[in-house]
Amino acid sequence: MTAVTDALRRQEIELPSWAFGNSGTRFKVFSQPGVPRSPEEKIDDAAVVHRLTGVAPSVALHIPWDKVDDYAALSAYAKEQGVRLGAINTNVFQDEDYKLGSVTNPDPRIRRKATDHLLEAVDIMDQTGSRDLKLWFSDGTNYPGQDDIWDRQDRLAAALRETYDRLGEHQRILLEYKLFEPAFYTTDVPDWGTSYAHCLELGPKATVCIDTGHHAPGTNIEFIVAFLLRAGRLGAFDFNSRFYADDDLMVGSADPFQLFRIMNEIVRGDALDPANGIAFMLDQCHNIEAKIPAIIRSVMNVQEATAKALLVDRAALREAQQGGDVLAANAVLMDAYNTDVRPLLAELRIEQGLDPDPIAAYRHSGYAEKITAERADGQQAGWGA
Ligand code: LRH
Ligand code: MN
Ligand code: MN
Repeated sequence: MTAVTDALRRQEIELPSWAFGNSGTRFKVFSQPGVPRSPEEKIDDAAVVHRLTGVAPSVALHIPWDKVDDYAALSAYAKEQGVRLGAINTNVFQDEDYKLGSVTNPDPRIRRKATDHLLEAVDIMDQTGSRDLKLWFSDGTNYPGQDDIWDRQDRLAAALRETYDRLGEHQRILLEYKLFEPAFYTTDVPDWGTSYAHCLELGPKATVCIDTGHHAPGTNIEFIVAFLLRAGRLGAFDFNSRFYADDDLMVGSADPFQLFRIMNEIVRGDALDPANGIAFMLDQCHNIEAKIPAIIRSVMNVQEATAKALLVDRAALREAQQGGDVLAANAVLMDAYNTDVRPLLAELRIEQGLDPDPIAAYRHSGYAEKITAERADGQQAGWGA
C-alpha cells in the first residue's frame, strides 16, 4: 500500500489558465461572477486549487490570452503563490489572417506570421522557465480540392522544423492533434499517427499530446497511450471528457472507466512519476458550472482513476494473461476499478495536512464570496473574445 500512496503523493496535474475564465460555446459565452481579470488572478485561482488538493502545482498559459509585458515577473508571482508556470500554449487560430490556415496557409506571408508566433512562444518559455511548448493547429480545409493536402504537410513540417530548431536543450514540443473542427473536410494534424510521424521526423524533443476530447467516437485511447509510451513519444495529456465531440467537460465525468483504462496504461508503463516526463494537464471549459470547484472535482477524478490503476494487482494480472485466463485477467482489472478509493485519498489528504474533502473546504473557505466581491468585470477565457 505504501507504494500506492507514495505514487499518489508525487502525482502532479497541471491546470489550464483558461479554465478559470468565462467560456461558452459558439452560440453563447456565459459570464460568471468573480472570474479573473488578469493572468495574475488566474494564477491566484489555480493556487487555491493547489492548496486544497496538493497535486496541482503548475499552471499552463495560453498566448495571447495570458499576454503580459514581463513573463519573468509573472513566473515570480506564480512562485509567490506556491505554483509555477507550466506549458506555453500557442494560438494561431483567432486571427482573420488564419482563415485558410496558419502554418499551412497557402500564403507565405501568413505562414511567416504564424511561425513567428511559435518562435515568440519559445522566447516566452525562456523567461518563464517552461519546459513545454504546446502546439495545436486549427489548420485544415472545408472542401475537397480547396488546397493541396501534400503541400500543406510540407508547410507544416517546415514550420515545425524551424520551431524545433529554436528549442533550448531542456525544452520540448508537444504536438496536439484533433480529428476535426474548425476544419470539416481535412485537418492537417488530425490524429496521433500524423502527430507521431512529424515528431519522429523532428527529433527526440518532439512528443505527442493526447487531448482526450479529440477523437472519433469509440476510439480506444488507451491503445494510443500504450503505443506512444512504448515508442517514447508520449509527452502530455490534455484531459477532459466528451460525449460527442470536443465537449471539454470535466475529466472523468463522461466515462470514468475510460480514464481508469488510460491511467492503467500509464501505471503499466511506469509513466506516472513527474520525473518520467509526461505532463498531465487539464484542458477544459466550465460553461455552466462553478469553475474553481469544477477544477477541484476534475483533479480529484484524475486522482481517483490513478489510485484505482495503482491498485491493479500487476502480478496476478500477468499470471492470468500469460496463462491465457481471459476471465481472470479481466477480473483483476475490474476488481481495481470497482474499489472505492475515496477513503484512501481522504486519508492521504489528512496525512498531508489537507482537508479530506477539498470541495467542501473550498465552499467553506469564503474564496468564492471574496472574488465575487473583488472582481467586477471578469474576462473571457479567450473564446469569442
Ligand atoms: C483545441 C484545444 C487546444 C487549444 C485549447 C484551448 O480544441 O484543445 O489545446 O489550445 O483547446
Ligand atoms: Mn487541447
Ligand atoms: Mn480541444
